[in-house]
Amino acid sequence: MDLGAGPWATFWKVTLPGIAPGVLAAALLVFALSIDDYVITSFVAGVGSTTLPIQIYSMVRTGISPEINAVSTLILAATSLLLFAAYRLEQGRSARSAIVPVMLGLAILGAPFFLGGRAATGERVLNVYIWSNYIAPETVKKFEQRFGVHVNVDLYDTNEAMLAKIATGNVGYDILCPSNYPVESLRHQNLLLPLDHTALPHLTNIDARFLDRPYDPGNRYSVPYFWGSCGIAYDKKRVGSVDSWAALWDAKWKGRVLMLDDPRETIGAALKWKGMSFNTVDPAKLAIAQRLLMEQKPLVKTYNASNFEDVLLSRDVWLAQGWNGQFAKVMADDHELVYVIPKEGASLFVDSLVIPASAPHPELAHAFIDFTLEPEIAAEICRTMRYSTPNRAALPLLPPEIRDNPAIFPPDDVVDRLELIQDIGEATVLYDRLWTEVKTGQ
Ligand code: N2P
Repeated sequence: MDLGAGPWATFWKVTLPGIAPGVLAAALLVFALSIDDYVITSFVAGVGSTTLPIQIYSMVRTGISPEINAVSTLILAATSLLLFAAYRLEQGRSARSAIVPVMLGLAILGAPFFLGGRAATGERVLNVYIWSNYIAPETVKKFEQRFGVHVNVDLYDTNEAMLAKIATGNVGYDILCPSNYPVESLRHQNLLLPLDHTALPHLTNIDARFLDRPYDPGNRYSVPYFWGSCGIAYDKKRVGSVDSWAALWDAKWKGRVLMLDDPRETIGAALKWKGMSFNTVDPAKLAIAQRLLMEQKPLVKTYNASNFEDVLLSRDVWLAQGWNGQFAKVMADDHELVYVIPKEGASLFVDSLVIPASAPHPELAHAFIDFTLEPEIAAEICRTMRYSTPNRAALPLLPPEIRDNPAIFPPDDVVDRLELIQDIGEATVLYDRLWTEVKTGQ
């Protein structure tokens, strides 16, 4: 500048060359960290900013498409080119000899960004945050085609993970699918939009048993989507016959047991086994449940709430606690597997679609909810996901192997043994703490 250059010329000729190695190193680090990270990204990513790891993780649960093989090939090719360039530089060759492979490598990595099928700007979008294994991509596509919109689907595996993300102020979702007990807590925090029932003409298809429940009187905020139970599935050839939660604590099955990674379900199972309620807030009873879960730890191969059915199917475990629909799905192909509601009882859930108060597209969200209430669509959702539909009009459209499957639609005497998990208010923190201690303690 003291030789007469303006601020821009100084920046380009002096400052930038000086800091270039730092900028490049930072860019590479950020790239490497983000392509390697799932957990942090899943919590902080805004709606629709789906990084590759997030995309791959959700594909694992919704069906792997050949695109993912193509992506892996591209990453491998780009990495090889960059390694080749690094090798040349290390050999003391001129930087120029590395330019072609570096450019080629970066072009490959950048291509999806420029060519990718992102939603055209101006296209209407709907952002859905829903349980994994709750909606098939085909069904979403039908909605996109009918309404000429783009739907972003993000997935979660526990109510707690969903609530944590919502609590970070991560707004932007138009649809959530909480279980009954978080509906209650979201409602009390004024985080839900009252539904416009005139925009939901198909609501009448829902079985009256699932309407107007205490967690949402008059269904002002929520529309039932799936219901079901959490029991035990096991390999009858290897394990014999199971009728009690005690089986998951039997030392015979050391290293062959899977438990859900979910505080209410695991603590609840221990409580229920000993004749207590899923909804107890009594610290003494909860301490008993925690001690049982601690004792069980050496038997547990893994805590998993996402693809627990696959872990059982591959026989990495022989007994698994889990939700009925995903078990019913693998049982269709594997006749050695049995699903049982233990004699002591088990939990019942009703998961509903709701619209957050801050939803950017409430009208489209209503259209989506009503779409899922149409008999054919509700039947398709049940057929593909195998969780139980509360939609009465969908039942006649289901094939007999689903409609008559006791793992999906249990007989009344079994339903009578199920207990609805409820909002326990402040004690939620206690459950979370006890569960964290189980997972991290010795
Ligand atoms: C879906 C699990 C069922 C939800 N992955 C239980 N509320």
